[in-house]
Amino acid sequence: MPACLAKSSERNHHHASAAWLLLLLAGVMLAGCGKSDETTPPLPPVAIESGDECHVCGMIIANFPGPKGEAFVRGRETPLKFCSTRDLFSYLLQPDSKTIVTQIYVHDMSAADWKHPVESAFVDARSAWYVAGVSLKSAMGPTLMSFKSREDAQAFSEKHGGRLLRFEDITLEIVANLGSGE
Ligand code: ZN
Ligand code: CU1
Repeated sequence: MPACLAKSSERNHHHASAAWLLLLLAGVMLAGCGKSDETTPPLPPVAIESGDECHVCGMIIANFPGPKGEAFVRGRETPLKFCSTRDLFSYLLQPDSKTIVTQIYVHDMSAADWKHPVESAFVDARSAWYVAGVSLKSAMGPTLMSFKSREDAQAFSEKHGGRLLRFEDITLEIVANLGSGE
C-alpha cells in the first residue's frame, strides 16, 4: 500500500473525499434514526415488580421461582420482562425479535435466590453460561439455568446434570425440548 500512496497524491485526494462524503452520509442517516438507539450506552437492568407479567405467557413473573429475563427493544425505555429464561429465549429466537432487541439480561443463579432472584443478580445474557437439561422446575417447567461464570455453571451441572451452553448455542429446538410447562 505505501507504493500506492506514493503514486498519485491527486487520486488519493479523491479517495479521501469520497470516504469523507460516505462518513457524512452515514452520520446523517444515523441521526435520522433517532437518539435512543446505537449511540446510547447499555441500559441497566431493572427490578421485576410484583405485578409484572411475562411478555410471552402473561404469567405474573414474581409468583414463580427460577431465573428470569429482560430484553430492551428499540423504541421502548423499559425492558420486556420474562417469567423464565425459557420464555425469554422463545421470544429472542423469533426472527422479528433479533432485529429490535438491544440489551438482554438473565439472572446469575450463583448470586440469586432460586425463589426470588433480584435485580442485582442480573447479568448480560449474551456473555452468560447456561445449563440445559436440568429437572428443577421454574415458571414454565424445566428451564435454562443461567450463570455469569463458567465455573459456576460447570459446578451446577456436575451436581444437577445437564449440559453447558453459550448464548449462541441456544436454538428454538433446544428450548422446545426442555420439557413441557406444567
Ligand atoms: Zn412466561
Ligand atoms: Cu408462564
